[in-house]
Amino acid sequence: MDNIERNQLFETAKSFIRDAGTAIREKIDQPRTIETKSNADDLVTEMDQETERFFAEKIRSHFPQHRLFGEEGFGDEIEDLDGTVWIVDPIDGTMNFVHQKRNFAISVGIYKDGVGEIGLIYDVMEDVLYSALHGEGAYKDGKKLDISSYSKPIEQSILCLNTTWMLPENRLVQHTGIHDLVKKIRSTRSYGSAALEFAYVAEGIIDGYLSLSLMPWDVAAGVIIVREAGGIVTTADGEEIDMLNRTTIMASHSDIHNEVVEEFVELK
Ligand code: 2AM
Ligand code: CA
Repeated sequence: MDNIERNQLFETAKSFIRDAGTAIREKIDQPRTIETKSNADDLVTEMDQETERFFAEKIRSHFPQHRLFGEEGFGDEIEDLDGTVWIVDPIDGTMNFVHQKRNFAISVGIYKDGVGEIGLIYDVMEDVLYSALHGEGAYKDGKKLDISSYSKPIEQSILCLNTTWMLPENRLVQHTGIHDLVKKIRSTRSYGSAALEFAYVAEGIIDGYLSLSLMPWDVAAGVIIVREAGGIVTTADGEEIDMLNRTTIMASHSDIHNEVVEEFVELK
């Protein structure tokens, strides 16, 4: 992909995500059809499906050679990242969408032969777009993001962490130093949208985001945006992320990344 081609793709993807967001905002107060997927708390609505179908149609008509890896199944069967693949979560934070009508995002990561080229996270109700082009930095709307200069000891850090990871029956918790970590840091937050949690790390308003189970569409854009903002993203135990399968995540600025990862490596 040459630079002109990549910039055109960037602009087109931004127009798709803004149009999709506008459609959601216009329908935010309509009655919802809410169904469940893997469990009673794993929600999906007609709006998740409609939005992914919108991306599928747009991608197929504008870029017939590209493939779509989407959460709701309107894309392609993806077993590799050859060529150009759009990894899309039409609504990240569906529970927030249903219960709060805010705090959800559309997440679009575009990968070329496995390399993250474009990351877009659109906070729909706030009308704020986080974006990144590989090698050219990350932005919150027009403002360049740079967390490389953030310096803070772990004791003063706020970490995004879903409290369910702290439940005693959680086997991953039993085998990691997560309790010690939570005692050490300043505080935790949980926003309920992985994409927004990545965006907040890139913005520097949260020091790190730790998750023990996310899918590729939850992380595809966030990985690119946090890295382009100068942060580090790996699995919780410090390995490279597999963008085709369920993964753990540790995203943060460089000061605390090692310390958090060590809690998981030591006890692996
Ligand atoms: P979703 O809203 O697109 O389902 C909530 O903490 C975060 O975890 C959201 O980003 C949510 O994405 C994601 N999530 C919800 N259920 C999940 C599951 N079963 N596996 C992985 N991620 C999940
Ligand atoms: Ca989703």
